[in-house]
Amino acid sequence: MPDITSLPSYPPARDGDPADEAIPSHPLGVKPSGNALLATHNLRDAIGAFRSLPDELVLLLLESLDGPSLLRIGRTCKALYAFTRAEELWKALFVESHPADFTWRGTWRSTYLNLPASKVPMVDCSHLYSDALYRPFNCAHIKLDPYVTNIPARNQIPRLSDLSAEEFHEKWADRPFVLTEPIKAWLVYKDWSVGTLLSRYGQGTFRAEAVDWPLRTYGDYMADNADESPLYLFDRSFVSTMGLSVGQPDTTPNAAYWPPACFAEDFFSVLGDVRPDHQWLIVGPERSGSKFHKDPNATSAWNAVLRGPKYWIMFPSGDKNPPPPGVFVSEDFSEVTSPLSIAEWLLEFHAEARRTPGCMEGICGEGEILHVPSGWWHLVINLEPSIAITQNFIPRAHLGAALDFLSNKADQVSGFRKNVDNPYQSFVSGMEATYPDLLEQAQEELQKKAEGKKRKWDDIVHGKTGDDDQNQGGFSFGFGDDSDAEVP
Ligand SMILES: O=C(O)CCC(=O)C(=O)O
Ligand SMILES: [Fe+2]
Repeated sequence: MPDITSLPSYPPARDGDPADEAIPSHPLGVKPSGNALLATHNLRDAIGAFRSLPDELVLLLLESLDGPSLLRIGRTCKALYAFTRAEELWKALFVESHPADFTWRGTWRSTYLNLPASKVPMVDCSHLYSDALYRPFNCAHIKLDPYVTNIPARNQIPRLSDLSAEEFHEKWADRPFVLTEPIKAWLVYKDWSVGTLLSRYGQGTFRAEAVDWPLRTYGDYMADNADESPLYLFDRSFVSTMGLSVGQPDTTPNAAYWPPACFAEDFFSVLGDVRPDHQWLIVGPERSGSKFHKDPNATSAWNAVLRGPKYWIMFPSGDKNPPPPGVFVSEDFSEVTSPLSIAEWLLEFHAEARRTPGCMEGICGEGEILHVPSGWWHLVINLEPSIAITQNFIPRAHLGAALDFLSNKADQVSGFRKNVDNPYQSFVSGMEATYPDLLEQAQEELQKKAEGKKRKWDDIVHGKTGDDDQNQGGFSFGFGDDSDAEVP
């Protein structure tokens, strides 16, 4: 029997407890491991040689089996049947199999096996006690409300009706905020409901994580799945797939959308066709979302919600700020390990995150647009079925950060086409041709920053304590605190 102190604190399934009302019983009756303590018998005892292995290891071994082998081993006893019903096993098999044509059937297992729901047996495994099997089910059903409501006043992401480009550059380029008005007009120009998208573009292929699916299939998935981390449609080719016109409505006939004035400046536009991926259509069911990350290449982003509200929780970047609770970053910042699903993160870390200085939270509703400053960590959850468009950009306040990233973190640069050998050099050439003065100013500041770091280092080595000499006054390009300019 496992040591009770090491058990996760999932609530045991008790009938009639109001806290459990939102969480239905596991479809096979599996219960959390803690319930085994009071049980008369445990189906797990029948799994023979596997008995001494932790459940996670049993699942790992099952990952090496193909579909027919999983079905065969699942027929040997109820416990192994329950283990072989784990959806992650079938999702991996499905994704590997790349079927050309298939029908979504509510679960990855049924879809892979092409089984109608009526053919899926309901085996009673109510004497199986397993956190590893119960946890994904529990996480797929937790109530989101307690996490996204009662946001402390100090954490609230500011909400503004609109901003001019000047106000943005002077005061807001480093701060998250929600604009409530400017994209309301997008909804007048185009109907962004899921139904309309499905009827107009249902045959179009869109990327959702590792799969390319017709939108109508993704619509079926959205309407009927019980995944802990729902498959998220994140497509960078939607403008051409949907034949959209992007631009101001007075100059662009049938404009579908256009960035608000405050986000119009974008220095990556000097790269023209070879700029890295920068615009995405995002579609997902309730509970889908994005785990903690920073946006690529030190870009800022806007995220415009066309359907379904999104909850955002964000943290500033910088050497002085640790990563958000539950997120681990390698020493060179190149790898982010956030091993938990969004639901697990909420259960384990949300309360601590909410108390952590710098934490900002807010809900961006339909017809609103949120600003993600360069370098900020963010986690996002869709509170209802959601459609959004996001775009990454480089405003002048973060030109330095982008140059710094492209030159000093070349191994982490992403989204450029393979034919761009040297993204930093391409960007510098584009800036030289279009905005030489701004480039020069940014490079000078980058240089000063590197020298400042070197001086600070020398001061430490030689035992001086001098004042920070970085305070140059006047307008400054933001380099963020993540600059890892080499200290020679
Ligand atoms: O809407 C979301 O899930 C957030 C998307 C996001 O963070 C991103 O595109 O970088
Ligand atoms: Fe992001």
